[in-house]
Amino acid sequence: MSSSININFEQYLVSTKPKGAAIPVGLQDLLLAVVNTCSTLSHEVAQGALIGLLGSAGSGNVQGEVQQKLDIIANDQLIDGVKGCKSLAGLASEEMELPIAVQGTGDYLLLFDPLDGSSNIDVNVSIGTIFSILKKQDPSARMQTSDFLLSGRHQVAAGYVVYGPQTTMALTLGDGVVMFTLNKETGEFLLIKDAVTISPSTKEFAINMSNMRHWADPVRRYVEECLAGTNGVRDKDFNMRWIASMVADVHRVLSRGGVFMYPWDKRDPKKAGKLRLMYEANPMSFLVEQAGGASINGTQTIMDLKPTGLHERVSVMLGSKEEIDRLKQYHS
Ligand code: P6P
Repeated sequence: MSSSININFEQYLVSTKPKGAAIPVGLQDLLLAVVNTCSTLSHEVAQGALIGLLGSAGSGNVQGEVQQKLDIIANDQLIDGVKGCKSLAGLASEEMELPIAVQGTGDYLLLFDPLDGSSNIDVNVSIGTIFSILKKQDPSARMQTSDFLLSGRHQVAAGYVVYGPQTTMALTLGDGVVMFTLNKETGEFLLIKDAVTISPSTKEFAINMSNMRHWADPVRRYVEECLAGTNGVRDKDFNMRWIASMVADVHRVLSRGGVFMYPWDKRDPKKAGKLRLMYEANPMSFLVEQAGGASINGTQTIMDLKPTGLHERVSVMLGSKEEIDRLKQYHS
């Protein structure tokens, strides 16, 4: 499926035919509402201190994390932005313990991390919005929390908007990955790439090295071999990156290949990982798999995992397929 570069997001939605079928109007409407809200968020994130939006909100979220002012603003604006969508049964957010019924009934369920990487807001490092859209199993029944507990395979759309030097969106509708960049003069997202692919091999890995002593052995082995470079079994030197903003790190992997890892570690053995399955790992895994990469928790494919809780966490290793296959082999 190819579309002409530089068309805007609305033109893309009405013209593209993922797997040969037009996008349902209700899904087009929902995607437009999310993306238009992100266009506004891009402006607010860029203003930051100038409009008093930096710093802590003085509250905590369900994750037990300190909320930044922009976390709450982004959450509220996304809720406000989609509340008129007729096909949206309900939504769930990292910032709220329970989902919200929008129409109550309807074809779709929306999940999002409204502002991922928000610990970077005050130091002017790229952050972003991550979203995932599930097809509701019974559109006529009133939404309940259990409706959201579907594996990543049930996603009909997923994407992120990274607020960086450019504001760029990556999106998959299950038939490849496309990217758009925001024209800040017109407020339009314009298509810049219509067939994003991740190279199967790479020389770049991303992980928070300060946790090294806490990792499981397979992860430690993999990273030590990368560090050994041409002096070790990999016989090639690796580069390392860690932006500590998943959206920015995954955008780099989608843009030039690489491996991103936030694995389980023994600091809190009962916690499967730091990142959340439903609105961080699943949407990112959908994008990465659709771009020819892979995404696992060490032993299993993340998108096959059956969720047991809206905010459950998961160990994440995603990116260039040959590297993820190697990590899976080390975990077996
Ligand atoms: P650490 C941001 O808070 C986040 O959830 C992800 O975006 C990011 O990859 C990770 O946490 C960074 O965690 O422990 O390196 O600060």
